[in-house]
Amino acid sequence: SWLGSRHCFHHQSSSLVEEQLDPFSLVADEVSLLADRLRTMVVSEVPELSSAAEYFFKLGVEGKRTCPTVLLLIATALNVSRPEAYDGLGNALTTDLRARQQSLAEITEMIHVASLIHDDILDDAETRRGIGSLNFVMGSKMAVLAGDLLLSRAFVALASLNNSEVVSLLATAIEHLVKGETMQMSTTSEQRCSFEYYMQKTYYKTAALLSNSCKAMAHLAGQTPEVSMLAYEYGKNLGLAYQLIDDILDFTGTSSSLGKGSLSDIRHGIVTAPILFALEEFPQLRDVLEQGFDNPINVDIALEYL
Ligand code: GRG
Repeated sequence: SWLGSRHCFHHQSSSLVEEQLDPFSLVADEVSLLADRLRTMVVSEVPELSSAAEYFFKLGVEGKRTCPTVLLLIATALNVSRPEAYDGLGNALTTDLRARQQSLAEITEMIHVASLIHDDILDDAETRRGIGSLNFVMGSKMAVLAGDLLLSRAFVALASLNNSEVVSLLATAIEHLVKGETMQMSTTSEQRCSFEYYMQKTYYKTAALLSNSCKAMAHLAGQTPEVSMLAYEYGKNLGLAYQLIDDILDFTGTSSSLGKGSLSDIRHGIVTAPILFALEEFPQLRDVLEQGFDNPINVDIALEYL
């Protein structure tokens, strides 16, 4: 709520009052246009491909839209104090700056959705965003191809931003998504039970796309390297916090509050920070972790690495 409150000094009453402002309302109109724009960006001459790629860009299955909302908000903040009339590559920062930032928010959402689609294939997941996953509904082959189309269209849109630094940031983010997913598949107990490994994996898997896109927003706004770095840190910390909370909820939430089975990480043999820390307090977790899963966890090693 601190994000949404402004402290104003009222001269008449000489008192500090708090005026509530919903920050999301600042970008709500732009976010509401997102799904329509994304559908037009994945049109293909091959109708099966279009309908697979636009599967998550329809009313009711658009997700929480955290990424584009945060990106448009940080872009708003960055534009207030942009120091130069030109970006680092000599492109004029004309009045189309906001349109370019909207495009970057769309691009980021396309990459995010591509990663969700491919993630569901890897995990054999049957549901996503409250409906059948794309692999479940259209088959894994179609889901692979739909993700590929999303990525390639994202890069067509990136190219038209005419800023090679921004292209490079988003390409790096994709590489990090792939690295995070690969790290999650590790089978050595030493890696899976180390907190540092968890944080590195979590950065790649969840925070890298947001942090690199926040930095790219700063580049589009022609911000200084110092401010770009702050935008990057903001995205990184928000992404890490998001995943930590998600992992705590997986551990503490009930199936009805989560909309999916709780303890799904343990079920899949994935060790998260909350599980590592809970091990010390609840020794009975040892049995749960050591038995009955495809990917059992060596608890002695977990405790050693804590
Ligand atoms: C194809 C780009 C690409 C990557 C391949 C599969 C893979 C490598 C990476 C998967 C990474 C992944 C699924 C990370 C989880 C990120 C995350 C925060 C998901 C949940 O986001 P929410 O809760 O979902 O914002 P909604 O549905 O609201 O958008």
